Amino acid sequence: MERVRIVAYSSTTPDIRKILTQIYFSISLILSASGFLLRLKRFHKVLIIAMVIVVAAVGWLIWDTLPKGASRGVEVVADGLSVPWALAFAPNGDLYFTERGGRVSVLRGETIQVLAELPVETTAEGGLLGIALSPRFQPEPDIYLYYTYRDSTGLWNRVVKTREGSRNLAPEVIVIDKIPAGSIHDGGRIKFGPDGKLYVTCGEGGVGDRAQDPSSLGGKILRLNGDGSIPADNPLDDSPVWSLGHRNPQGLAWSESGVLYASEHGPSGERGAFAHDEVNLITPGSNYGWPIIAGYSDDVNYLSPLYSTESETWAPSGCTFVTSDRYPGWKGGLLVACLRGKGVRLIKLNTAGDQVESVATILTNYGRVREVVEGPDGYIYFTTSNRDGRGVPLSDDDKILRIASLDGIG
Ligand SMILES: [Ca+2]
Repeated sequence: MERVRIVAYSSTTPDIRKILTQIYFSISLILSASGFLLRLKRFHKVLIIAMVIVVAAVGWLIWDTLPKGASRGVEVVADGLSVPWALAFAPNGDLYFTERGGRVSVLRGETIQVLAELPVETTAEGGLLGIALSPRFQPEPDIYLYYTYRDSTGLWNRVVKTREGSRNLAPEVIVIDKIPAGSIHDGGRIKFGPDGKLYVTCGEGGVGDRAQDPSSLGGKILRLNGDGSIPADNPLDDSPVWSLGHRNPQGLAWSESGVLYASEHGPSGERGAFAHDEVNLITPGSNYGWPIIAGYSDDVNYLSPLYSTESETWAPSGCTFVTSDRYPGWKGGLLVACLRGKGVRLIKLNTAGDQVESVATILTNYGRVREVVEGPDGYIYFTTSNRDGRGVPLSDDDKILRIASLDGIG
């Protein structure tokens, strides 16, 4: 199940293709002018004009598929993918990733190896979603996956633990099961925190009231031990619930001081409300308000978001803090991948990490962006999500990309 892809091709490639296309157009124009200048018979003139139209149309199609305005500092790591949903780096730089249709793969050097095609249930937002590696991956190479499935009782999400085998993933061990699923709002981000615990973002599956029900796993952020048992210091006795009142959280990131932040999709018509996407500072046992409030609120029973997009829709997904020194001015910033908001938002916080000081929009030339992570090499990697049914894919979408430098990035 090994396949070789073109990886890490030069970021100047689109420029060369652009020049070739411009030459193509120039030849078309010269041919066109010649056709009128030369005193040819009407039949020949018509033939030449028809040819020019065909040549121009083909040229336009080529032009249209180019990654227009691709930033010079951004390199393609892998392309031809379908909705790469989550990325997880091993300490040695191997990049494990999921595609929503069920494929688990690893990129080693310049080769992608498909590890498994899981029989997940793909819905509008469900399928194979999150991936995380054990914090002790080298002695214990456990791979955690979050996916949607259907059984006789309905549609569910679960987290499983598995290992890479010689030709496939080893049999799964269930870590947590029966997370309510829906065709929409399936959460799906899983990450180990600096405390070694596994955090899981669960959407409410389209049923808002689940988010306020402490006995439901829907609309929650969960915290578990790696074996699925419940940590003794969770806020609710014998419950994996770490925080509640979430609609569809899809991003988790910890600051260098160990504080957890989560991104969350706001309403798309519920109670007449739209937008109001959120970045929340997560504290254990807190209630973030959905479906009673969306965005900022004075209600003391619920925690207001650290940042609400108000009338703007980001549809935020993966997020990560920049800890490396590779990007001048970015260190300590929170990067948030945005789907509908096509691009990445760079959020700078105050020193205490409890107020937003600035928000900048970057990487707007790639369409929908699903995931953003920092690799062990200190580079930022991000993925497009243009084949998820809500985008306009280029012929080589979807992609995993790397910010090699800030050249051309606003
Ligand atoms: Ca909220």
